[in-house]
Amino acid sequence: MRQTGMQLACQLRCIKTTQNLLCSSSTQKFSTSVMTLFRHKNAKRIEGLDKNVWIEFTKLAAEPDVVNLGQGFPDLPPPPYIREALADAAVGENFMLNQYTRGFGHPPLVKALAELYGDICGRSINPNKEIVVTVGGYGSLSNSIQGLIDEGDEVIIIEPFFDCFELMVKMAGGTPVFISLRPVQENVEQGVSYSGDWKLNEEELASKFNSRTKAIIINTPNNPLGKIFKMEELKIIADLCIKHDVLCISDEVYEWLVYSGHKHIKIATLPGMWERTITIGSAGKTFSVTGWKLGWSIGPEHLIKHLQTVQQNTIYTCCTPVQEAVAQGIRKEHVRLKEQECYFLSLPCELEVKRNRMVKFLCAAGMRPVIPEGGYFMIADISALNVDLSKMEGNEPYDNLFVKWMIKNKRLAAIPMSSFVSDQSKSNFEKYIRFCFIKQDSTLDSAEAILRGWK
Ligand code: IK2
Repeated sequence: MRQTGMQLACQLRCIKTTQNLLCSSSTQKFSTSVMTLFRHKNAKRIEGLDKNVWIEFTKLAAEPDVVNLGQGFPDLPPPPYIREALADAAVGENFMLNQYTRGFGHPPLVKALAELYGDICGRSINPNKEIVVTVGGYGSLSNSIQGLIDEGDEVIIIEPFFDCFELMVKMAGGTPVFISLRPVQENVEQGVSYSGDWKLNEEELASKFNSRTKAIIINTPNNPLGKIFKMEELKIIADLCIKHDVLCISDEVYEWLVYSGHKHIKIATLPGMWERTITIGSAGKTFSVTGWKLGWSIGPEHLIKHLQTVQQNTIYTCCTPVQEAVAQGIRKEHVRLKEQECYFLSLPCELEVKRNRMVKFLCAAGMRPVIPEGGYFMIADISALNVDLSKMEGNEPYDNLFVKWMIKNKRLAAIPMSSFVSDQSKSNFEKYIRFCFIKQDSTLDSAEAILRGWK
């Protein structure tokens, strides 16, 4: 059939329109997917922060036959009265304890904290203006760093450190500046050393402070090392903070876990430090209830008000019944602070026995533990074991591979020490791994059996 010129022209127009349509729809599809990719991309502030030691190693340690001395949580029962207080708060007569409470902290809790820490610090603490109750010690760290650290600010972090210090500073746009604690002497003959032997070099520390330094984060007793900073060490840090007008974020979540012959000192109590220090505590660590996720920050009003601003614009408030129970716990322990039954004193006594036991069985396995002065972790040098990991896959520090090997082959979990240092320092710390000893005797029995059968 022959086509007229008109029909031909019409067909041509049709083809063109279809082409255009096709073309524009694929362009649209393409640009939609580019836009989707762009829109669904992570915010810059979390770039590169997706890897997390707790997620990785907690998963590996979760198999039922693995003896878990990894993540820091007790498998001991908490004091019975505090669990009863929580049950009462939830199901007792005052059903309003199941509703929202004051955003910056449940009134009975901030009052109890102000009274306890007022006595400890020898000053009056305003419960409403100088305290904020948070989602765990983590929440306090996060509020402090988000509320006080700006893009470009430098924050000094002492290695080894609780891993989130670095990540939170980076998330706020700050620059972490690291300085390492190093063992200055070691009791090599007996196969052990002490966390107190790990010290900062004073000149090196001074060199880290400059006009961009906004804050230093300290952690005493330290996780993972168990070091308790002595008065002379705190004085050096305090003098530098005052000289350079630098803030101090003092993570003291293990403040009550102090072993014989040692003393926990709050840097906020040193002259000139209250006005520049945020002190962080944790109910999870204090009462062995890590799942409750409740903590607090204490400091001067002019700093705490910024943490409160972060809180009101992020989580707003913490769980009311948990705060009520912790308030009762703080009040109860405060009145018996000097008595043997005080949980703040009885728990470290119980843990010191476990610590000493762990030292023995780690040594028996050929590891060299560093005896902690506080906290509930112990690091151990594994280099003498000479485990050949050359067949293990993964371009990872030796300690990472070692822990993975130990979980797989010995069914014992720990945490690699290089998780607690900066990238530059990993090679200096990869001969250590960290064990947690706030565990029932039966858990320690199982760990001991594995370790004694090691050789
Ligand atoms: N600050 C430090 C120094 C901590 O160790 C922790 C909890 N870490 O426990 C996990 C581990 O190391 O195995 C926190 C803050 C956080 O405290 P919270 O659990 O109250 O948020």
